[in-house]
Amino acid sequence: MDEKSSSETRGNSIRCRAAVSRKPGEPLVLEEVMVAPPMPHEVRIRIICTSLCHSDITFWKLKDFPGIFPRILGHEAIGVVESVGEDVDEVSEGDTVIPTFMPDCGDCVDCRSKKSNLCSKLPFKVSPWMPRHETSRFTDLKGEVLYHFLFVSSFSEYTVVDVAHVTKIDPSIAPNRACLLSCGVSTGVGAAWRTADVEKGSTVVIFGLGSIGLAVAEGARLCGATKIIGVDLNPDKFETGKKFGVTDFVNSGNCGDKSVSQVINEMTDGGADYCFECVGMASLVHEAYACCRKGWGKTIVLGVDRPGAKLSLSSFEVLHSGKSLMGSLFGGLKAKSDIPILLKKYLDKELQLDEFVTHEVRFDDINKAFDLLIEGNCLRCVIWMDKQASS
Ligand code: CXF
Repeated sequence: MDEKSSSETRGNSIRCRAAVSRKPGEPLVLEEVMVAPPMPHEVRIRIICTSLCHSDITFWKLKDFPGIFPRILGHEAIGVVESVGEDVDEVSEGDTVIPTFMPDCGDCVDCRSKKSNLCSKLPFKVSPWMPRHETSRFTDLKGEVLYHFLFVSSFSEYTVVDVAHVTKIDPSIAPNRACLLSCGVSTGVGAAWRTADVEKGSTVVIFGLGSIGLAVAEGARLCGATKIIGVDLNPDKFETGKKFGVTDFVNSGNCGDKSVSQVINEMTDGGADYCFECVGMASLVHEAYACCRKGWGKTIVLGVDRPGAKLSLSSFEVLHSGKSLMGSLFGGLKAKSDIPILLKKYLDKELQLDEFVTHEVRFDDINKAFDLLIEGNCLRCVIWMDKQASS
């Protein structure tokens, strides 16, 4: 539907357009859907723009649970609050907000600790529902339930998100930049900044130079790392990587009879300070662990492998090496306090966001965004809900 004032819509279901994923791997269907009003602790948002992330594609293709259909995908976005449910006082109608798949209730022991972003009031899980009430706010015009995705479901003109999953931001920031902080760029930058706490002068290795890996490079560069080694099978990624601070490149398909970790151990004289796995392959986590430095090296896992994939490390090696292995969901960021810090860094021209946006399309062309990301020459494709877009 067209943008209407909240007084016309508040408390009622909204009929609007959404791109519905009806069958695994098949083009999304642009159709009219009904979006119910927000329940207590929920916020209904008019999406301004959204972008496509690899996790959308992963779940779009999944034939079995946690793949589930029909579903409204999308979890990297920015929007304006249309109305709020009961017990919401943190945001109000008209506020510009960034929804995130990770909650930040601010209240539980984990949210109150500096050491974690893993909220225990609304623990993150891959669920097809709203997090608090475990129901859907979406139906199609035949009354069939449409499932949610990662608590955001931004491929819809309107969506409903729990208030723990929204961060209020300065409305003057360009939406096609700010939306990147809803998932991908925050995850990569945060992994270097918050999870690893990369120090000045350190050596960093990044396995996989897709957008998450490049965002790790950007974060490591901001933290003052001096050697940032990118590992990828595609040599073109080195040129792209340079824009985000990558200083050295290892082509993992071209290491002769050496393993990548052997090559890196030689390059770094005994291992890197920080290794980031951004592909989602257990074998690469082993490689990363094998080339972080004994005593203080940290290996950080960001990649999403297939469900059930296992790591196997020698207990003897873990004991003797003194290395750490860490996971990083949403880069260890606490959305409500860290997203505004990153936006300020962007406005102060420290953090690069523009360089991540390689394509922009209209909502009608959302399936083109899928093709572009799959083809591999796209970092981020911004999808505008109600505006003509270029490139
Ligand atoms: C992922 C992280 C692992 C679960 C699904 C979402 N992050 C964002 O794309």
